[in-house]
Amino acid sequence: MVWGGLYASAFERVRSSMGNAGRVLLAYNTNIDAVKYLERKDLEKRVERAGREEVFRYADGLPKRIENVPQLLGSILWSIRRGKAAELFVESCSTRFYMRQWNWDELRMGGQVGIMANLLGGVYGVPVIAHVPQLSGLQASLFKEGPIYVPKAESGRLKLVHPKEFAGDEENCIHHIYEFPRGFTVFGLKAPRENRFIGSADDYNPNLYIRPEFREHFEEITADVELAIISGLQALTKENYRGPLKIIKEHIEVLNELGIPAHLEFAFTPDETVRKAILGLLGEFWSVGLNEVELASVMEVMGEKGLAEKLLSHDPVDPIAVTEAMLRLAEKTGVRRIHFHTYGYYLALTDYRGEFVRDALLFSALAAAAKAKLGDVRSINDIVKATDVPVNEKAKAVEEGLVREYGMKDGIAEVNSYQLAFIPTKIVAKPKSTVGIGDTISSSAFVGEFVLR
Ligand code: 8BR
Ligand code: 8BR
Ligand code: GLC
Repeated sequence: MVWGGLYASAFERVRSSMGNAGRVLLAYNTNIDAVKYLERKDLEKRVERAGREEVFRYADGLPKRIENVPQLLGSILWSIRRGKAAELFVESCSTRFYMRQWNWDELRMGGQVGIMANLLGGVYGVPVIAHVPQLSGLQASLFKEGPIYVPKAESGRLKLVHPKEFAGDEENCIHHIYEFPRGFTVFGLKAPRENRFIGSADDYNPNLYIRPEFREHFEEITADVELAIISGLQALTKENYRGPLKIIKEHIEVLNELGIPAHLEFAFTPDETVRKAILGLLGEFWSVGLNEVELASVMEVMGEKGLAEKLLSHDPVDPIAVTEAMLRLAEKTGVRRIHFHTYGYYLALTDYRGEFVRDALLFSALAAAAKAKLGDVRSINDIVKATDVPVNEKAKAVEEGLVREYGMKDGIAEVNSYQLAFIPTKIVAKPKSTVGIGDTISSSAFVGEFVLR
């Protein structure tokens, strides 16, 4: 199989069709990412100052939320030691102040909605309507130019305006992102891979605050929409999830009545009650996107403990176990498309058939490589440049496994009554940053698939 040729033709086809995309609704989480690239000396000094012993207590187990500086520093160490992502709500004002004083290297658009809005609207030129819980001047300045809109209610009437024209003087929702490269070492702890810890100094997104414009005018907002991508449910807790989930359910019912396919971007959801509730809603969605940790966490609440363990025990993740898990999920919920992504390859299980599903995955892998390389994708040309990034070697064994098990050909197989599409991805050796790659992959593939139809 020559993936190079498939990559090139998929890219051309998606690029030339992007202009046909209709409006995409993006809800609900948008924030400001203040990115700090960690430095060993600085971090060690801070840990000593906060009390090494106290800090190291949290390096062994994450707290539920961050209430003081030792918890913040310990959680950062937790992430580094495991090379794992984590995100926690920062409650205390003094810790928020500490993070602000610590400063950042870069301010970037954050949240699934914000990142997807800039990519779809700002780079691909696809018109999007975004839910931005708080539109401060700073938040607005992070939106790219292009067909990106937010609803604005003026004397009871709704207008769609670019976020910069919204002229809102609302709060800043800042997420402090602490990034570290593979091999980053503090106090002898060495990061097995690049990743980040996120501390959210934000009272809106973690609680899934939904703006009055969206609560009161949702039908009007969706009138000319063709696709929807929903995200931001991950930080809810068993104490606060009921209210927002009720509104979301109503919103999805509206989308379904209008025949608008909706994708759920499933981010890691630590609270099991919330995860179960999301699982219960999944059948209302056309599509869902997740990685190996998220799929395993869903298997766990479905009572599939064996499968969950299998998903986390191999590197790269065993594609047969992934396919099994996707089949269970599809059969249990009725969701029509499951897009799985992991380091090295993607799979899509769909209850419909066609090469366009695979081609959209290929396009999204190029976008992901560009995002990993540059931190921000500025133009379609950045994506063209990612063509040079080599295809991941480890994916060969994955592909062979799928060929043996399902007779896969050119990345496509028939499994039960579903189509399975596979692609090996391009991996950037030294990524600039890891935040938002998953969002880039999922939105590019979902929208890409619909423009290819
Ligand atoms: P990668 O992004 O490294 O593939 O994995 C996702 C990770 O989500 C999981 O391994 C888990 O560590 C992490 N995670 C996140 Br995000 N938030 C978390 C939290 N609040 N508690 C525990 N794990 C979390
Ligand atoms: P999540 O944060 O949702 O896990 O998404 C991250 C995805 O980004 C991974 O599944 C992987 O496919 C991709 N990715 C990562 Br992480 N590092 C990458 C790299 N260096 N080059 C290309 N893709 C990468
Ligand atoms: C989560 C974080 C946000 C980040 C995004 C990237 O939504 O809260 O800060 O930008 O993930 O995927």
